[in-house]
Amino acid sequence: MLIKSHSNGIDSPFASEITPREIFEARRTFIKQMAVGSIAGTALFEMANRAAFAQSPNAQKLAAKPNPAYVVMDKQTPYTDATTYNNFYEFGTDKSDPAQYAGSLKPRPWTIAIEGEVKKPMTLDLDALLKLAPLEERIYRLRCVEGWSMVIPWVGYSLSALLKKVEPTGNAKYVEFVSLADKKQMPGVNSPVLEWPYVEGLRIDEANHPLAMLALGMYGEVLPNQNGAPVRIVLPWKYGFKSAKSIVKIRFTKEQPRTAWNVSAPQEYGFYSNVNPNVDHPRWSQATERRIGEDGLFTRKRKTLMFNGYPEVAPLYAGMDLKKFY
Ligand SMILES: Nc1nc2c(c(=O)[nH]1)N[C@H]1C(S)=C(S)[C@@H](COP(=O)(O)O)O[C@H]1N2
Ligand SMILES: [Mo]
Repeated sequence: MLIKSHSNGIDSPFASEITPREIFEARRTFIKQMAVGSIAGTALFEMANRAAFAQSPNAQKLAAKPNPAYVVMDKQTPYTDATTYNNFYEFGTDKSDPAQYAGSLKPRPWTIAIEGEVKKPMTLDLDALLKLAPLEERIYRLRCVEGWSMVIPWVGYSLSALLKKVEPTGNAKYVEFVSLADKKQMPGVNSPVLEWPYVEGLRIDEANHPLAMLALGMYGEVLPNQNGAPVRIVLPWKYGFKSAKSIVKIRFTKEQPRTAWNVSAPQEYGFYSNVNPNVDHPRWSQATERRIGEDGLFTRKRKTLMFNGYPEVAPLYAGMDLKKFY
């Protein structure tokens, strides 16, 4: 593997030493060898597949152990698509705005303040976050409420590891995630498209579900600014907007948090926002989705799966009317 390990999980950049041509050739050889049966196993194929992505030449590498329990077999979204087609309203509302303007975000130094209903409130810097639990790579689907989806290899660990560290009190029923809102770094914050800061929230048992991830990287590197550097949430069974980016505060509460999208359009965006093909958005169907990177004139849309294809979260909602709690 190209990724070496350091005590803090960070590695020096060296992807720039490899030309895209070499990567392409290597991948072709891999695929040929796969075809004649001289190399077996999805792991090797995955490696070749990943090497084919042009990553950011100067980004810090993040060594992470693939977690086979959390790997979807769908083809990964090309890195260029995942980093140029984004929602990050702090940098503008066009899909291309974050890639264009997020260069002004300074992801280091960075801290997350953890407060509210916890026995051990604390402020964690990036080094502390990187060391909090072993970094894993998990390949998750992410589906936006707008009807498109991606498949991204995230680097991070279960959010539950952080909960364990700060010890929520018995009163902690919900968790609130607050993104940075700095007009100097984020031009979109000057515009009232949403109430700033961007806030999202979960019920505590949702936050403790092992699928809920605190992500510090993707594609083997630290998060690009446009994808929510340096730390974000990734909740693969919920619409993308629940996965708050560039988080500066995590607050444990008794009451259900007000969330940015629910405040801006309550009839369209509920607190739960589980991916659900059976509950239409008031203005469009949620039954199908477009996979970014595979669109073509004749590409058929994919069927959206209940909980985005993560049925293991169903027990969290047992007995709830998911049309009412959308
Ligand atoms: N702070 C913040 N977080 C955010 C958003 C945002 O505008 N601001 N957009 C959300 C939406 S709508 C989606 S679909 C995902 C997109 O993540 P991606 O750009 O990494 O694919 O981020 C979510 N997190
Ligand atoms: Mo979204």
